[in-house]
Amino acid sequence: MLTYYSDDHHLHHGSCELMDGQLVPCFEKPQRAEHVLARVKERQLGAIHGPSDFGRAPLLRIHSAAYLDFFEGAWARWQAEQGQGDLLPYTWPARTLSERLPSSLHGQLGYYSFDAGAPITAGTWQAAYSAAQVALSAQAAIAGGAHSAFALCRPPGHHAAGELMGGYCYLNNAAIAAQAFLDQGRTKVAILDVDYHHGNGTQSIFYARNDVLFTSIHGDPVAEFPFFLGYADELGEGSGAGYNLNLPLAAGSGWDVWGAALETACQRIAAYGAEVIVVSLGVDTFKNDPISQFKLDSPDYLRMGQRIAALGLPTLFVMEGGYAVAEIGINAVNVLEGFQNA
Ligand code: SP5
Ligand code: ZN
Repeated sequence: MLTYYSDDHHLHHGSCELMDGQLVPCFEKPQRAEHVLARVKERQLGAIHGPSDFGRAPLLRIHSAAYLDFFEGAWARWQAEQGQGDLLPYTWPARTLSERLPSSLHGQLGYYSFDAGAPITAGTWQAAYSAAQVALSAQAAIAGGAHSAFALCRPPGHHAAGELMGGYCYLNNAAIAAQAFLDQGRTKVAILDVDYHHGNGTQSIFYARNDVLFTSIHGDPVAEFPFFLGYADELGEGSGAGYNLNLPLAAGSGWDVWGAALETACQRIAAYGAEVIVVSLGVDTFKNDPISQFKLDSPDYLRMGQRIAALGLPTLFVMEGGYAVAEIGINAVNVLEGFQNA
């Protein structure tokens, strides 16, 4: 399996995030991608390629120009204000407030975000832009005939919506790749989001559409981030009604429960008649993940890859979360090897 990767992810390195009332070092850190890359090499998964540059056009299919312009320019504005440290939002247009776009940097930052979990640093735009190009490059490999490809994206993307950053995400790499398949002539794309957290950004992007089926297995939002989306009764709307499948699971779920949910999701994808699958591959479902509550073990990721392979469809794997850094490479590459060896 080909892997696509850019060193530019190192340009994004947030300092800290809020957890349980404390500022702690960011869980989403460069070593994550380094460990996955090292494991791809160690297991000789296949060739590793740098990304091509497809420009802004495919990003604009998912994100608005105003959002991209804001994101690209935010760090320079922060420097012009003599800002110290990472750029982090602190006020959001929550219920009872208006959805006006203020003129100030922090007003606009609140407008374009949904939490304080997506710090902007000097290189965040470049890192996120390159991650999207990594996803597009892997997508192009599949469009060109490869049966599978791995986009080793960092920062991740599935929490990012059309005009929102949050949850360590800025540009929705999986959504950008899914849209590229459609723009190149495919008519039915399925997204399988196996990250521990609900992919609220991806869901919102495709919620009213039937050309992308969104399926997600995740920690029940009644008790887990992102809290405000990911419930089982969110089925899609308009022509997208019936094309959104959420499978929220209780804290403590292991492979028995998780694997059954994967079976449900895969049967839905097969019934849909998907031509291609985009897997939002988070491995924060691991038993030792520091911020998550599922109990998958490393061999379970081989089974995950095997079941996905049984769909028999061209499959693009896009890296999302996973914060047990020592094991992230083993677990992510196990999915790819389970797929490849099936
Ligand atoms: C891409 C991705 O996996 N993003 C996840 C963002 C999660 N951000 C919120 C983390 C909150 C962790 N709280 C853990 C509480 C343990 N006491
Ligand atoms: Zn996650």
